[in-house]
Amino acid sequence: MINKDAVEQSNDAARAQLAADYDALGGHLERRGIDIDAVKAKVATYGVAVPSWGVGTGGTRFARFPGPGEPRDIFDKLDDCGVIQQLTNATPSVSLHIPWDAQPAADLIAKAEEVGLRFDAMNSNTFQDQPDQAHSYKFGSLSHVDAATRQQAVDHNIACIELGEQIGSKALTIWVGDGSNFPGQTNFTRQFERYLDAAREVYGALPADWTLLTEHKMYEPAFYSTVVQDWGTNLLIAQQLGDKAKCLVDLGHHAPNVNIEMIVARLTQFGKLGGFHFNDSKYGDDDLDTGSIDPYRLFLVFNELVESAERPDFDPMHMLDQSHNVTDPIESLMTSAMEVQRAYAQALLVDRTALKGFQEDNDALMATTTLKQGFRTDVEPILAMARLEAGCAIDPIAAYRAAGYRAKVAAERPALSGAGGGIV
Ligand code: LRH
Ligand code: MN
Ligand code: MN
Repeated sequence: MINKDAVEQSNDAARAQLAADYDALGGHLERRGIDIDAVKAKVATYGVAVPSWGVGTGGTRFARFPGPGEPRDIFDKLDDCGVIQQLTNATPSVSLHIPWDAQPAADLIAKAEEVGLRFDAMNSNTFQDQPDQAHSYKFGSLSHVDAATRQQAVDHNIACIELGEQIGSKALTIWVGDGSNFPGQTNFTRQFERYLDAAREVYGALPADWTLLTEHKMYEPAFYSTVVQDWGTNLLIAQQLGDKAKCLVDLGHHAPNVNIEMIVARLTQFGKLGGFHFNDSKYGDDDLDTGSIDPYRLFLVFNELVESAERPDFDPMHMLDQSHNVTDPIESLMTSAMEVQRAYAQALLVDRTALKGFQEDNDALMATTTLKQGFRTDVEPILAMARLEAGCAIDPIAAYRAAGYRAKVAAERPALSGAGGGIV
């Protein structure tokens, strides 16, 4: 973990300035009828899960350029995730990917306790073949034409649930790469029937208090058709399976310009919004850092979430899902978690009574201006004060760099080869 003195020193350099900025923003918000401390209290309890796979340097199918001190296994990854939480207080849990992170439950629990984390949704993996696997997923997994291959994929998902139960997880996220590369290669309907049958078996193994999250993605690795390609298909799955099945929205998994916040509203309206994978994108499933390309879209998603916060049983899961190819993953994940918090804080500032009035008066200009007023407000002092009061860093990046964590772990963790591509 990070040396506490390094955090203190870094905070001492910024403390007085933060107090002044917080007071100034407090006065400004008071004139808008907003209590800054109430906003800060909500932000302070907000958390987004870190993906275990995010703390390793990512890559593309062309190359991977590893950074120093990369985590060797899930225990190193949990150390890195612990640092992110220690400095930001925005990431209290980790989402595991199986089999990448498969280890005895007792060891996972012990390490998570040591670094002050808990476990979020489990992610299964039937998009890659593992060395000891009987059947290949080259032509699909849950929707494969061969029953034994489908069964293998079902069994893997059930094993993920079983491990998750032991470590305190409450959800399984299924994303499959199943699809086709050529017109005519598969029969769309029969392939989806096979998927639904297999998914029903997984659903049947779900404990009573668990959620099954299915994640859609428009394309890749299949490039002509994908079985779970959009939120419409995903909603059909959730409706077919039952109450415990909900849809996961990964921000990068849509066609360019798709109105994601509206998808969020639709799924919410019908009780089927299960969770998010936050990231950002410019062209496709780019897995760029959350809020790095289009922070306004992220804000608009949070606007929907705040709008729906009072709905009964509305509690979607929040996770990051990113690939860090050119940055230190810890720095990217800290920044991204804070971007998510920022969007949340900005959405909390929207004057919803005024907005509703303008909507009902068909005053489009004032409605959109009212919404944007939240986005335009610099809420950084609120986020920083919430961190400081939780014993974390006013400026997590500065504290992290000053503490020399990366150099320290680089001395302990052998350098990895950059050969080959890979998604993580
Ligand atoms: C697929 C995806 C899915 C996987 C992760 C590694 O593109 O978003 O969530 O589990 O990436
Ligand atoms: Mn995802
Ligand atoms: Mn993805």
